[in-house]
Amino acid sequence: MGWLTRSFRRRRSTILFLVFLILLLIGAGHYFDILNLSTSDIAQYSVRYIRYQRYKQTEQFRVGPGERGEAVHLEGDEKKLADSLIEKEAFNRIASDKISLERSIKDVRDSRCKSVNYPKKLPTASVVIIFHNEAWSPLLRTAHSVVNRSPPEYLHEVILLDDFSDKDFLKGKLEQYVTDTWPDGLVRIVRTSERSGLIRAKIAGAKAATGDVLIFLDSHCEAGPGWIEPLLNRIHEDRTAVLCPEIDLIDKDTLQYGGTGSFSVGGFWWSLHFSWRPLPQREVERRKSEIDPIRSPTMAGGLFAVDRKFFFEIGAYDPGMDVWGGENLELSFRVWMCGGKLEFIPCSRVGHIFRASHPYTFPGEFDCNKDTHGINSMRLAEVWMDDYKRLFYAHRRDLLSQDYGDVSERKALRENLKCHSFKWYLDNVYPEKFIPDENVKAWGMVRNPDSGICLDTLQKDEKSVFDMGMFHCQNGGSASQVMSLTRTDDLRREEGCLEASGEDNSHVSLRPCHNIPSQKWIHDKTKSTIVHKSSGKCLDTGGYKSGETVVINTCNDKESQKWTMQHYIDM
Ligand code: LR7
Ligand code: MN
Repeated sequence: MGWLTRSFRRRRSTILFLVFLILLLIGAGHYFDILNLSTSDIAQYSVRYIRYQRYKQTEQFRVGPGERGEAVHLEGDEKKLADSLIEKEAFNRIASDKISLERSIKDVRDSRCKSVNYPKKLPTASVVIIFHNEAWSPLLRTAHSVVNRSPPEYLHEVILLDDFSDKDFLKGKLEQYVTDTWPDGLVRIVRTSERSGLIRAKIAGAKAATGDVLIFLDSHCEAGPGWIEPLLNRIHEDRTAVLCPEIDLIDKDTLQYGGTGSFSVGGFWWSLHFSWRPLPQREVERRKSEIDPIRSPTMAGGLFAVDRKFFFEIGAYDPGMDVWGGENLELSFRVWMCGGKLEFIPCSRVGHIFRASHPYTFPGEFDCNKDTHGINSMRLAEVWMDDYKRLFYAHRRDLLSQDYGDVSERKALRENLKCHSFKWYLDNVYPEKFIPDENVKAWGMVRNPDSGICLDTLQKDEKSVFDMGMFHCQNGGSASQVMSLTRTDDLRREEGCLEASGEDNSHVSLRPCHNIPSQKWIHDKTKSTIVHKSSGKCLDTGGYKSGETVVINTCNDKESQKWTMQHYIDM
């Protein structure tokens, strides 16, 4: 019995020793695999790491104009100079030039973001900053903010993608600055050989990149503390997620860094312009915490992270799109329709200077009057929107005769990827999007037959509240005269609903739809009246003057209170 126990013990210790040895080897292998570095790499990494740590520890003690993201106010000659340049540069360059390229900003994140623990091993990022004739200080502040606020183990490279700028300082001087500041090649410049426009420039940047994840930024941004980890972590969890940081506002006049704080999601107008929308209730309910990713139907376009291989699998961008515009909605629709998802990441914050205009030329725009955004949007509508493109063209009848080029390759892409229909997108991703001619009682022009006058927005900005006008009916069709009478008795446009107070001779305003009594209307088809439900008063031209606003009055059966709708669907 005794020898048996002894030999077992001996064998047990041998086994234990072998297990220990194996674990040690696995551990070491793993360790070196993670780092996967040569000695010179280790030296380089430690330089980057020391630099990163030093910035992090000293950031809050920095002093100077604009530090902590504060506003810079100019006086005297400086102010005069700034004012004289603002037209051309579309932002206050003089204020920007006074601020350190490595300025500190406020940490505007939700405090819960700071205690999230991300896995140590995350995919690496290639940050692609595209620019055409960008001013010096915003461009380099973007690059510095990325380097200073990204842990070196995750930052594979920063690519400054110059889209054929012709300013001198963006040539030799920029090259010198970049090699002097980042001699290890962490930041590098790639240049296009002709003016490509931002869409093709982004494709070029993506092709030059070799990190796991692409992060695109405009050339006038500031990345916030801890901005990169939540992006990389979410892509690590799900490679089909395309992610936007929350975009903070950097004031174009004072360069003040302002946290936006309240979260919105992206939408679109049927005219194919991007819009911000309040967070839908179903997202509030779906998410467990306020710092969880927010699903968004669309993105603004400039600032986002995507798995590099996934970006090319789903078709990168449409290289047939020029200069600016349209690519943001095209990518948004495509991501959702072809198996990906689009999310905003509350813990990742990046500031952006919102400029009043474009400080660069649009080739072709002046000589042949080319509407670049319009034609890019046509390409998107033709490929991705199926029959819903009718709603885009309803707004842009002027484009119908325009040549949008060849989209056969993009159609083939959609075919190969077996993407969902646009109806699927509307039903599943953006169910709150109002479709003016579906599931309504009636739609089209609201006409007063006697005068030939129709309800008309008179080209007012529909993002604001205004009184509804009237104008000669445009029988060829004009988007400003399209109204829908919904099944819930709203008389509405894409975003706003007609609302009245109830006084005689009072105006009718277009306001955000709230499903409230003062926004309900009953159309009697036989009597041709439109009655304001809560007051019982009738919609009235108030004297047939085109270009004026419509009113409500006590019903009197007169011709000025008769209305017909252009298309009756279900009443
Ligand atoms: O020909 C050009 N080549 C370029 O490289 C024209 C521009 N560019 C560069 C330019 O220097 C800049 O870095 O492209 C970038 C974007 O141009 P901006 O800053 O003039 O555009 P924007 O901020 O007004 O426009 C938004 O919509 C565009 C539509 O095509 C792009 O998607 C932009 O990236 C996008 N910007 C954002 O989404 C930033 C956040 C805005 C919000 C909210
Ligand atoms: Mn921009």
